[in-house]
Amino acid sequence: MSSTVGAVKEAYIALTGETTKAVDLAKDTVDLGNPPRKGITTDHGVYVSDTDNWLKAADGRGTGPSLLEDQIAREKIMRFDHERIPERVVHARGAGAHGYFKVFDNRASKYTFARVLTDPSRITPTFVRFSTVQSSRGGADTVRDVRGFATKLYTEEGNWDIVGNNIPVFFIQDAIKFPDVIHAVKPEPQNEVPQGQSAHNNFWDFAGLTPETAHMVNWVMSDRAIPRSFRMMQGFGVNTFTLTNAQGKRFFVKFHWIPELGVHSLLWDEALKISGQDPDFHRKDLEEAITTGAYPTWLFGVQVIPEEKENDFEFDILDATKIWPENLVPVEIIGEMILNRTVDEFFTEVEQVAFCTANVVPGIGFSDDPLLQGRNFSYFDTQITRLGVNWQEIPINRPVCPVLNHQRDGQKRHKITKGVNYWPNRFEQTGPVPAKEGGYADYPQKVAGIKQRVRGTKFQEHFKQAQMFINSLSDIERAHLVSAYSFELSHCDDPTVYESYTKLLQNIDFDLARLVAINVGGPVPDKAIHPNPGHKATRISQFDFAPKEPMIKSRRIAILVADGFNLGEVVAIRSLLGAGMATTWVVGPRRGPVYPIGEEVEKGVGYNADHHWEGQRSTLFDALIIPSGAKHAQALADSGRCVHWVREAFGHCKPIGALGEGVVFLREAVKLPGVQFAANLSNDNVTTSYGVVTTGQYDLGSAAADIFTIQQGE
Ligand code: HDE
Repeated sequence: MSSTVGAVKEAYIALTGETTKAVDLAKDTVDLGNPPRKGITTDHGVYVSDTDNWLKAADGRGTGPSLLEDQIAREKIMRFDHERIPERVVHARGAGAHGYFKVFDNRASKYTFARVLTDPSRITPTFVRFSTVQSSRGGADTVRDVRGFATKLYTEEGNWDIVGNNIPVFFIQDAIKFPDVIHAVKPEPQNEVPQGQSAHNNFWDFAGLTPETAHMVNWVMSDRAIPRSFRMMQGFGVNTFTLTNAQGKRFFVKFHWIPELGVHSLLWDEALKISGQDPDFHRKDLEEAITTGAYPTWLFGVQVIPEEKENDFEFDILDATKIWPENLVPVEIIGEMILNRTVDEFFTEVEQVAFCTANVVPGIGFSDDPLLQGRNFSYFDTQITRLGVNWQEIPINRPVCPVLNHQRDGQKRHKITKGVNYWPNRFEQTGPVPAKEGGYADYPQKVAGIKQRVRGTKFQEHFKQAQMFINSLSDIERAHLVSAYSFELSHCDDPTVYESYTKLLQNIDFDLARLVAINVGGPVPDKAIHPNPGHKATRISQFDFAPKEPMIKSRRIAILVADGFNLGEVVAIRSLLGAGMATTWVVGPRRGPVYPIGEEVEKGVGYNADHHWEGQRSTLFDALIIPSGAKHAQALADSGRCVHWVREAFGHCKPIGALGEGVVFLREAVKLPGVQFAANLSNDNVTTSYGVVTTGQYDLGSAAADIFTIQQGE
């Protein structure tokens, strides 16, 4: 396909969201807005005229025993009884969206002949499922946990699944330990507690006794484990895969997704509150961004190590508890992924999508990473329990290229195949035969060894990268780490557990170990066991991922109002922020009309508030603006909820803007700690102990005015 055709196709996709996969799914989609036939039917297609009353042997009053012979009622109930399928044993709670992937040019051809990674004219339809790991399907989105980042690329050569996480390393090195780490982190067997948390005895018991977890546990205790949104997380393939180029040379590779919006997290206090206030915060956020046109976008990058350099590093490049520091092996950006379509139905798409690390396409292969080797077995196996052996036939899972082979039968087989089911056969001229070209070729890797249960020599070292992680964080991120460890270990009531973990921390960093031990009652060390030599790596701190230009795209900004607010300002603020693709939400004393200056309450036309002060708290927004209006400012000041609203937003370091009497409300009622307001609002910046107060002229059209904003340093 020429690049012009590619550009046209891309524009078409951007406009319609239709990719080859969307067209494929349409074959199995019924649009009830435009039904093929009017009238409800049974599952076998017969019209039903009454779906509300069970067939009864009714007496004169219209009551009597329900009859088992009512096949319509029986079908309805029995169908319902079997609606649930087993939830995923891990990553049960998730959200998904459709989009596409493309590479910018063919620069990756030096590493691979995979067309999906080298042909810039291709638009590869993609489905992504994000998830939490620990909780069941009914958990909450903002818990402290690893996030799954699983991507299915429907390439023309077959499906390629990158089943990754938002953290680049894993808890364990060998797949055989997976049931142990998951049993330890999941709710405890005797009481099914806790849900959506690793803050319990069993997890920390296991982690304390399994030092290979130390690096990953640091990541999970960092802000990475409480992302602001799925759209603001990195994705990592974690395991080491391989690429093979047209000349037959092989490279080790790690895959990276880097969010356009930067990497951002919630504060722990916000995360805790949102878990209760809106447990679906992240899935709603994903839907909101796509439906408002702020399509979530990630750059795609590869870290590549040529085969002959495999042993050049102090760590083993096949050890999934280690990163390849970006200062040693830079990420080469080769493409991007854009999510532009929400799902039509959660169950058939998000619940039934099934990934498998073994799903790769020619040009991409595996390594001897012992975690990956086990995963390649596990995913197919788990899908058989969840979805049945024909799971790859389900619409969301089936490839966009034809599938032909002699695999047959099994539960819920859909495809009807004419012809014999074995190879070789006498119908070679017509039936499918082993591909002469383009077939998946396993790399002819030389293998020789002694059969034994072992762990690689370099796999034995567990603390250097855990130290490097801590050293690479900013001060504020490190402080959050101390708080997170303290929260989690305080939830362990068995001293054997919290004492042993605080001791383990002494292997990583003296200050960390000491501060946590003081907080949780562990043994306070007087010297480090493994002195921290201070090694750092780049692009570990979230601050290293800030977009080049600050942007407010898809940020949720609340405008707090009461009756008597300045409507001109609100309209102007909304259009100004809307131009930057932020979403604005008017939060008022009631959902529905709120009356601006000049309109009599309940008699005017009013302006619609999207939410009620009680219904949506400041935690659900990224920033806050308070317009002017004397009566409105007084009403806000009289409301404890509103005062708390602003104080809480301030406590969560959110930018707060105010105009006119809105500033008076901030100064006199909210009384933000440490913020001193200049007498003259037009004064230049006033630095305070907690924040920076700025005034600026913003072009608000007719309402051109000084906006007064408070922005905390971090
Ligand atoms: Fe998974 N993992 N995993 N995992 N994993 C599953 O497969 C497994 C690992 C990851 O949205 C299961 O379909 C083993 C690392 C994601 O549907 C299961 C090992 C990484 C998802 C399974 C690992 C992941 C899963 C359960 C150790 C990051 C959700 C349901 C060797 C790179 C995919 C399912 C979705 C799901 C096994 C380790 C990511 C049981 C044995 C490392 C994102 O097959």
